[in-house]
Amino acid sequence: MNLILKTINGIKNTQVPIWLMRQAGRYLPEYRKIRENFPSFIDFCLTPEAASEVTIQPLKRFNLDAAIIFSDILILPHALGLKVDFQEGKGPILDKIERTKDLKLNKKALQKVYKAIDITRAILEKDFPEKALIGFAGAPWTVACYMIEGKGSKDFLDARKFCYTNKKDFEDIIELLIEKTSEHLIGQINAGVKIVKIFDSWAGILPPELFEKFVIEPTKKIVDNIRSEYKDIPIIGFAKGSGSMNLDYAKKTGISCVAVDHNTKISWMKENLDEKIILQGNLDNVLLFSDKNDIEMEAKKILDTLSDRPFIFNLGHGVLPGTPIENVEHLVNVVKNYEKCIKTKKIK
Ligand code: 1CP
Repeated sequence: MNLILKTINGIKNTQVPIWLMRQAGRYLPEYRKIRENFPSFIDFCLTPEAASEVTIQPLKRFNLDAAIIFSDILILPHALGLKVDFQEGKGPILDKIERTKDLKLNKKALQKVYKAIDITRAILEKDFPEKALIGFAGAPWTVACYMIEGKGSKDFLDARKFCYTNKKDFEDIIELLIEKTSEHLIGQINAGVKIVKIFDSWAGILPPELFEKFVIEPTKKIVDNIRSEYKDIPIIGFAKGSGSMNLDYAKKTGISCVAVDHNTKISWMKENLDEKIILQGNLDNVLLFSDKNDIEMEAKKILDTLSDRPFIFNLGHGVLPGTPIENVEHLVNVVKNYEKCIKTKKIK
């Protein structure tokens, strides 16, 4: 079994696995080269050979333990019939919705994602047998934010107003997204991913009661739906910006692993969370613009804190465009060379 799968299954070992959110992306010249061929980002994501190729790119450079399938959380709104357009420098622009009535799932679009997974799985088995493939989707709250707001935003004010003022329509949208997201994640598992991750990037803008209703409950339903077909599949949850609510999120949703952002103290998560729920995180992605010594020092603080329990190293958010490649490489090497042997004695 590969290192990340062992770890996420709670098996203690002497090495800490590492992968990075947005490990495939614009900071890599080989990514930018393929990206140039696709004026439309959605077309890029839905071209299985291209998606597979960029999924593998970071594994060719760095000693990472997993690949994450190249796709986007906004592929689901696209598959539901909304026009989704990524404009240079502006982020995504979508058709806005107010109800679920006209949404109909076009399974053909999602099958392109499954095809990309199938191709990637075959390449990994042959060339990188030790690496796991991760699938993902956006969580209902975060995807609803984009679908209602019609674009990216710092505060999703329109989506938040809508959730207070159009309660019934909003709940219908969330219910539909629970169902379709569950199907999409199960589709990815059928196609060969070994772990799935649910990205709730805007979870942190909700107050506690709504967080419970629109982050925790929908995530729990998705986890239950997946587990009714795949009892043992590891599920990572990422409720970005949720601070102290992260604990309830980790405990109540049934996820196997909680991805912690860099605004949350990971030592506090450790103190308050049973070892059965695996922690992942949480180096500040912006620190990768700093110098190697600082990166090493901060990475080691995290490793020292977490290395006596199963733990997956990652950033608190995705690798940013312009991140120096040599710093990413350095980080991966620091984690890979970290002498967990000191801690091995503690491992029973
Ligand atoms: O080439 C480009 O210009 C596009 C940049 C880009 C990339 C590389 C986008 C547009 N999406 C992606 C890929 C992507 N998106 C992955 C691939 C796998 C990997 O991590 O390597 C994943 C997991 C996502 C998930 C995603 N998309 C999230 C959740 C995670 C997060 O970053 O918080 C979100 C919020 C999106 C929406 C999105 N897609 C792209 C952009 C620019 C945005 C954000 C828009 C905004 O600011 O609101």
